[in-house]
Amino acid sequence: GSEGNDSSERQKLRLPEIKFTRLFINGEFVDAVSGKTFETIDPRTGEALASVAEGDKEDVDLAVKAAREAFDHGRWPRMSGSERRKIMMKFADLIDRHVEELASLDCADAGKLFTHTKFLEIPQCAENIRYFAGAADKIHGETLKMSRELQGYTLREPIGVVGHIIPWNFPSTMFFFKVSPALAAGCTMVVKPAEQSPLSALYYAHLAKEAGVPDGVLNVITGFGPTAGAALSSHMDVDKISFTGSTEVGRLVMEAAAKSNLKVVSLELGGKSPLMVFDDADVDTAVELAQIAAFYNKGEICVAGSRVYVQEGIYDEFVRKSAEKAKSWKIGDPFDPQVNQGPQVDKKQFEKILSYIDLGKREGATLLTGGKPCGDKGLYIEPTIFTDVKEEMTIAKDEIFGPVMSLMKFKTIEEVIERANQTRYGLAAGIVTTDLNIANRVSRSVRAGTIWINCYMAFDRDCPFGGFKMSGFGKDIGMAGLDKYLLCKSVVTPIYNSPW
Ligand code: TXE
Repeated sequence: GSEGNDSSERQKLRLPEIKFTRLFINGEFVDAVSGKTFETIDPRTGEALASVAEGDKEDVDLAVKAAREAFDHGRWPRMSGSERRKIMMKFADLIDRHVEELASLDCADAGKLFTHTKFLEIPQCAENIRYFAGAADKIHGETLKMSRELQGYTLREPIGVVGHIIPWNFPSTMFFFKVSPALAAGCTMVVKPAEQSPLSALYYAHLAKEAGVPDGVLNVITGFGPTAGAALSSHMDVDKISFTGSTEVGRLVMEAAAKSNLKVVSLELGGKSPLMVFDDADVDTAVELAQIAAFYNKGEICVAGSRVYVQEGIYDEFVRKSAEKAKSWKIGDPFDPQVNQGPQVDKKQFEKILSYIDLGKREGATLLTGGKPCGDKGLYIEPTIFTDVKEEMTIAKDEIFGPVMSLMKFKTIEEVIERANQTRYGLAAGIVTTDLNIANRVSRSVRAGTIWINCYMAFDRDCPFGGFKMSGFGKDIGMAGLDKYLLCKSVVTPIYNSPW
């Protein structure tokens, strides 16, 4: 019967069983007040994967109310750091136990590579929780010297109710970049995952409850940006918004914060990161690094090394080898372990990327390889490399967020520093050289939040991550990532009991 066919089709596509599709408020899964739902799409087929509750302002109000109550009167901010640590460690263990299921949710929802997600990304999320769990009982202020007969010290207190608005390109990593430090700090929170990839966040909410995170501490509202997201960023009872997404929406979030209660904002926005390859580099290694930098996660990554500058001595060889290598890049179902690249997340991104490729051709860049969609269904795009790209071309300036590399030639170190900085963004940069002097000089001269020397996308939870310039401000992860969920309070008392 048709049911049999359905289930074998599901198996062929390795569609995960979807257990959680409703909003998570105050420890319970509930429907949206409006009763509305929306479909999340499987980008491999363009078909609906699940119907998910569509949260809006009323739901955000309920979630913030629960978080406010949990912060103002609940146990979480008041319990000892070591108690919070125990619960967070349990949360991490539960993630490890469900890694297969969680990875399939992200892969079917966002077209991500299954092997990477299962063996790397999600285990790293569990480690991220453990890292911040370890910090939960080490949050303390300073004793101050003071200039008069006063005794002074500082306390570091949780910032309060936090709204986390996250994107779809790394649904799990983004969730924990924000949730882990906020939990360790003793905050309570509402997470608004992206409408393209809402499923794993709901699963994490369930696991958090199972681990013992008290009701109201972690709420998840699935829904759209202009409705649920905007309600969160303009809410009078939210003390901080931590946002990752586009520069345009980052601006809206800041505006909403300014117009409501002046909540604290941190923004991690887009980028147009340069990778600079110097003459002394090993060309094969550099070509491989450049392709990972530009094409990893189908180019849907904020730190994508989308501008590749190659010094003139090795430029021709670099171009030739890049074209060969890009052709061997395997595109297809991200559940297939042989595949390097899955589908773009949704139709909007797919079309945005194709229109940039078209613009690149029209503005006079040379298409070296790729440039077309592939496969008869699904949102697949060939890894694409342009040469003869000029700084003033749109493809050299805008974030494309797809597998598109601009290859450019340079002569001197001064020139490449100048060109690398010629961008409104400042998220990351890469340097490939064996010359220590070049590496040191360039890393100090390029205005970007992270510099990778002879590596790229080498993330580590101990390494603060965040942008300069229009890539935003505020750091995720590292101890700096914990700081942004804490407020510093000064306490002063006279030493000799004299009246002041
Ligand atoms: O981002 P949005 P989109 C860049 C990338 C991409 C482009 C557009 O260039 O092509 O942005 O992607 C929520 N108030 N990045 O449209 O809209 C939204 O629901 C409050 C870079 O998907 O910024 C989602 O949860 N929230 C980036 C989140 O914002 C709003 C990752 C991000 O979506 C809102 C993603 C509003 N008015 C895209 N409107 C990175 N830095 O890694 C939307 N949202």
